[in-house]
Amino acid sequence: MISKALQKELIIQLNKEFHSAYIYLGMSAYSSKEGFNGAASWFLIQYQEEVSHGMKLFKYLEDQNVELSLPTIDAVKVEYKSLLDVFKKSLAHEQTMTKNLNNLSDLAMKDKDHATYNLLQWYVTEQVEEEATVGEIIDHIKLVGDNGYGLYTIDKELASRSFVD
Ligand code: OFO
Repeated sequence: MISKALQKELIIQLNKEFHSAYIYLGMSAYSSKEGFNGAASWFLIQYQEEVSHGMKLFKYLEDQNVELSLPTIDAVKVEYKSLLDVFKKSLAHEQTMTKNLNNLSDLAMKDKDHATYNLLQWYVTEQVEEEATVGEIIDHIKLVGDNGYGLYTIDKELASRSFVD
């Protein structure tokens, strides 16, 4: 049985996963508007991944008989300065998510809730991969700077991403 305090925090995290999805949907819309169709597709896949993260947690909470409430998902502003800016904001967002997940893991450990701790480790591992991937994209964008052909090439590479759950 998950402690009441941890249940509350996990429901907040569930909301954050869907909010993340919403953020990435906005990033996709921005990229598409700017003509970066590869980045738009990349962020759309990221949106799908975040939905799947939310659903994984939803399923777990159901399995653990947690009485679910579904709070409002915050609005998202679709305002970015450049392709570099949008990926930098993506990294900053993931770093915040990592902090949340680490805090949740601390709570689960404190409660000696091994099942929840185990589930959270899946998310923690996923964060390492996400931060590394976005960090690499940022490095590539920085390398090409404002060079149109360079950005075009990066956008083409981003288009090759496919959804892996
Ligand atoms: Fe960005 O990954 Fe969900 O948790």
